[in-house]
Amino acid sequence: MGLGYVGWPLALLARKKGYEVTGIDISAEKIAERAAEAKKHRIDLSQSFEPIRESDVVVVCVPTPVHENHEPDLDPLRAASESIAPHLKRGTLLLIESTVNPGVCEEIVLPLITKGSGLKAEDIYFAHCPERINPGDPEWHVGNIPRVVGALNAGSLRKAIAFYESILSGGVMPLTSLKEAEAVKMVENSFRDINIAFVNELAMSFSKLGIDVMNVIKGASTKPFSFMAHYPGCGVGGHCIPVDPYYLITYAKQNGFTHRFLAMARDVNNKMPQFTVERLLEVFEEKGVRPESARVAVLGIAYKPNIDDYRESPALVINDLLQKKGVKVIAYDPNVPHLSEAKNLKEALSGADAVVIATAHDGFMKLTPSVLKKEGVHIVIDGRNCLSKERFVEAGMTYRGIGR
Ligand code: SAJ
Repeated sequence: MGLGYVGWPLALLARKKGYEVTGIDISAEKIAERAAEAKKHRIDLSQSFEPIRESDVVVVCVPTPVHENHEPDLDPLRAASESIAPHLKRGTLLLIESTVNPGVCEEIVLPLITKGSGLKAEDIYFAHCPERINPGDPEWHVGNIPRVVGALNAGSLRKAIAFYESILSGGVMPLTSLKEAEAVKMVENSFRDINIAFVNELAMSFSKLGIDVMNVIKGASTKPFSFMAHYPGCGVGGHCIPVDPYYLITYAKQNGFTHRFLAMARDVNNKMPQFTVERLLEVFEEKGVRPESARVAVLGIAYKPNIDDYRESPALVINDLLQKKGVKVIAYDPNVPHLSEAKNLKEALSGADAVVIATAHDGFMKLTPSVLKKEGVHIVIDGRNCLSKERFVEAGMTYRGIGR
């Protein structure tokens, strides 16, 4: 249930492993998008939840975003639970893969399931196996990524482990409760967020100290143990890293604990678009360029390289901040044409006073000083520290990175 970037690869894998699979999604568009591949692999598609009546295993892979105010938005998961419940039969294995904070499976999903199905909790098997899909990753895919599982009780755990071991090759680690499994996902993504915040704070500090943070991180990375490099940038986007910590922050607060550290990391990362814009405004100040008469090409809309997903993308915040200063922004991302204001890189750069790199797409790596100079661009704000600072400085251009 849920045929997005998590559910669909799982459906294909289960089918490949010999299961009869029905893919359910509330979106006709999503169903249409999967139709050809579903036909090829003899997977039934359905907008109705009826097929659940015939199912032995039901896996829920629906989004768990946050609202504008960063509060968790469990509406999609609640709706899925309410739609599944009436069709659930005794003995079905119900698996939740959506990323949730500890407590959601037991305190929100399970009551909706028992209420809507007339079954008791012990009549079904119920477990949580947090998804670990990494979009665009060439090495790790749904079949080989190790997983963890927590369940309502021993019988559910056994069933869930048996199911996942029948389709996965990366190993399945049993945990002792639903909450532990929910907490694992929160921890692994919060770990990433706080480590990115750490290097982002270093970048802001080293900008004042005239130290190149990238060289320092490379230097620290020569330590063969107990250092793990993360990299500063113009912000943290996507539907995982900048979202998941808020689920834990909110739930802990409801239970009397304040995650100051997680909240601080979110604050640091949320400030990076502003820091990036300030780098540009400082240069404009030095060169007497008035923002309200400036034209700036912002390259990249997607939240990370070589994908087209722009959820929570820092580039959108950068564009908004620049426009608020009166700057004419030309946004360009070859992977996100419908939001690009230029048809190609040359058009985006033409006549721009400055270029801001917001996403390190491979296609932007060919940007050289001569390419920019030809279009009259002399200022480079490298929001992903992905270009060669030395080359642009040697060419007499103004280069500012994030912490370099
Ligand atoms: N980012 C930095 N500095 C870094 C790493 C990332 O600024 O050192 C930024 C990226 O530019 C991006 C955001 O953080 O805007 C998120 O990047 P990400 O590489 O974490 O990519 P995601 O959001 O696709 O994260 C997924 C997650 N996978 C799951 O939740 C199952 C995450 O757990 C993975 O660690 C991550 O992929 C990965 O390693 O690629």
